[in-house]
Amino acid sequence: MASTNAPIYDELFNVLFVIGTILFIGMTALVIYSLIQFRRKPGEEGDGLPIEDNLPLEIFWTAVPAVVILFVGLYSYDIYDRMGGMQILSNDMHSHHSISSQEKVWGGIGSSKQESNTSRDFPINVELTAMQFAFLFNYPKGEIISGELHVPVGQPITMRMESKDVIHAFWVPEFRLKQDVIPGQPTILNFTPTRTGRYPIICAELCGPYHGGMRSTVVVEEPEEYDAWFKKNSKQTEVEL
Ligand SMILES: [Cu+2]
Repeated sequence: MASTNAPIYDELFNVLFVIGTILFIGMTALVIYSLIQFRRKPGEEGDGLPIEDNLPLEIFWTAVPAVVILFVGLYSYDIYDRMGGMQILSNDMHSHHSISSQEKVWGGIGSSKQESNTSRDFPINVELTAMQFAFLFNYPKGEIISGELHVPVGQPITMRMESKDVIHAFWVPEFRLKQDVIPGQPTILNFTPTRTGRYPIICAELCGPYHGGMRSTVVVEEPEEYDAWFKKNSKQTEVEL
């Protein structure tokens, strides 16, 4: 769990896992019980009871899955909403010049609950370009282009993503974040890393023969380390952070 998004996502996983476990144990127990209880006894030669239907039982086994699936559906929607996925992002949220006023931007997973309380430029804007078979990260403010994503811990990041060729997907398992990267249709991903370290970035959309090698790394650093990296790689001599 290395982003603010991860606990929300893991909550959904845990609930689904508990439901699945209960169903599995219940059904397995019922099968084992029936195998023992209803087996042919010695001396029993006739056919079984000619049972045709059982309305209460049929209502029961239709209603239980219906309720469970309805709950899972509503709950998943709620989790997706809490992750910011249902938000339609207005363009003025993203001040960078390359986003024109006509451009529709959607899919803002992670965009909820992000507030800044420091003087730094927030959120940190990164532009991701995906292509066969690499991810490129552009930091417009420092004119940096990097093959690795560097981010400071505990600070919100807004990443605008677009593909040059086919559909790719930006996936960071430790962040519990995955979002398609589409040609001609920018998508936005917002996240706040919560733990320093190096985590794999994986393309999660079959995009060609070297799809399996389309990987990168996100480096989550202490803010000072990030600032040092940013200054070192920035093309401008003076960068205001
Ligand atoms: Cu790809």
